[in-house]
Amino acid sequence: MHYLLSFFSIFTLLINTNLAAAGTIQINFTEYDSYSIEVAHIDIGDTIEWLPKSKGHNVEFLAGPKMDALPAKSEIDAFHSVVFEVPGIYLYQCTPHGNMGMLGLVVVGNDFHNLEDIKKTQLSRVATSVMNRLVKTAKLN
Ligand SMILES: [Cu+2]
Repeated sequence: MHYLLSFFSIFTLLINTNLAAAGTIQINFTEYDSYSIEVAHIDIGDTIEWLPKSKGHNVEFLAGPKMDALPAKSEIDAFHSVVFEVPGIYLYQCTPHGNMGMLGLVVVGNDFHNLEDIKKTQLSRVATSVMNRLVKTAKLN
């Protein structure tokens, strides 16, 4: 009986550890044509959920560690959820407001190996300026 209890204790511990390991971050669209979190640092396997708290925005990935397999683009005003399994940096924009600098960065697993590819993304002058600021912020964390 004692062994059986120990087995179940360890089993329960493992399950709880697993649940704690996979996190979820929520990012809102704001009324100021921006994302509430512009630079998100997450672990491999974590989820980001974008909530349409303000009208007229979406999520469109421009660059990532696997350029031929970027996460899906969302509809305007739609809830969006992405699980990030591949480490590296991801750059996304709001399709209508990307030129104005409505951008976001996701850093998965603290991995910056594709930073130079991200920096080569063709953007408007304003958006390039915003991206450079976000990259600086990302490196500080
Ligand atoms: Cu927008």
